[in-house]
Amino acid sequence: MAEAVDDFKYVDFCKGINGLDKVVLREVRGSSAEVYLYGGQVTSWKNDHGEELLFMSNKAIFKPPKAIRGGIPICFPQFASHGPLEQHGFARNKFWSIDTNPPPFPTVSTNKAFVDLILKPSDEDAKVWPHSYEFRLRVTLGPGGDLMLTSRIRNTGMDGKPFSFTFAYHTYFSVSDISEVRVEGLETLDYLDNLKGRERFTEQGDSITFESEMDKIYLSTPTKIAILDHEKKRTFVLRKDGLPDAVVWNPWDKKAKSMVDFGDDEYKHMLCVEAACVEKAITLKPGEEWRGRQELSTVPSSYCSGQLDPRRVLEGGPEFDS
Ligand code: TA6
Repeated sequence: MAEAVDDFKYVDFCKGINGLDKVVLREVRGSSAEVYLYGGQVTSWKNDHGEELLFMSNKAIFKPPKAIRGGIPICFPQFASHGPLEQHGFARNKFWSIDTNPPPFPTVSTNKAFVDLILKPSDEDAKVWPHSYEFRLRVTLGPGGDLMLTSRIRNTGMDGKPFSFTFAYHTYFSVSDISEVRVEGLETLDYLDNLKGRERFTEQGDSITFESEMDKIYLSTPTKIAILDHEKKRTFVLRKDGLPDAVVWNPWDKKAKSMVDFGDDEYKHMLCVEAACVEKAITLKPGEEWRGRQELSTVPSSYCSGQLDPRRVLEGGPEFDS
């Protein structure tokens, strides 16, 4: 089924792997994105040249209840094992629906390539997480190929009870060679090291590079983070609102071998940088709504050639103001 807008198919509802429902978003200049209703998960984001920007494991399992290994899984209502629920909560292994009647957004947008999804509690969920909520997710592909995810979570309870949750956009970026990648914007920040019992440390002053397993939760970060892929001469710019923390994860070789849905060498070509809210859970009283937004874009770069100074990305040059 296709929704034609000036004859260009910006939004296409179709079947994906194992017949799972998916939505394909396209923009006239050639960029595209794919979203599966299973997990409300973005599984592909391509630039105007058709190059894939997100990592998806060759061993990813597109079969409930397994979470899909790659793209942008959504961790809700619990990040990782920060609570009594299953790892990363249940939103990533639930079927979402198309939201046919989303409440208006505060700002009017001219974007055409977008889809609204909604997740509501099932009786099954209520057994493990007895709260009434509506989780609305808008996925938008901008004319320039930027990818925006906006989550709106509302406490719809009539019982006067508040609820709390933690959250992450567990984004898997595709990189050429992890040992050549640097992350800018998290220097000198405090972080919880998940490999050291979540002990708190302070990051050193330089950009972050990778030579072994990393699983860190950076606290109260700036709203912009840059991921520089030297070999691909590409910088990913991650902007976030309502998500104070950022998780940086690479399983490296040993952990890679322990994951059934992940190739032994695939750690060399992925990096997770996750806009998150982990340290301080979000609490919503009945009727209250929380909004968490992430915007991903890429800029051509080669730090060495001086074309791009990551400081300018993070401190904002004219071309980076949102
Ligand atoms: O976000 C980092 C992390 O919490 C790591 O600890 C690692 O477990 C990763 O998520 C993947 O989790 P998953 O449940 O998808 O295997």
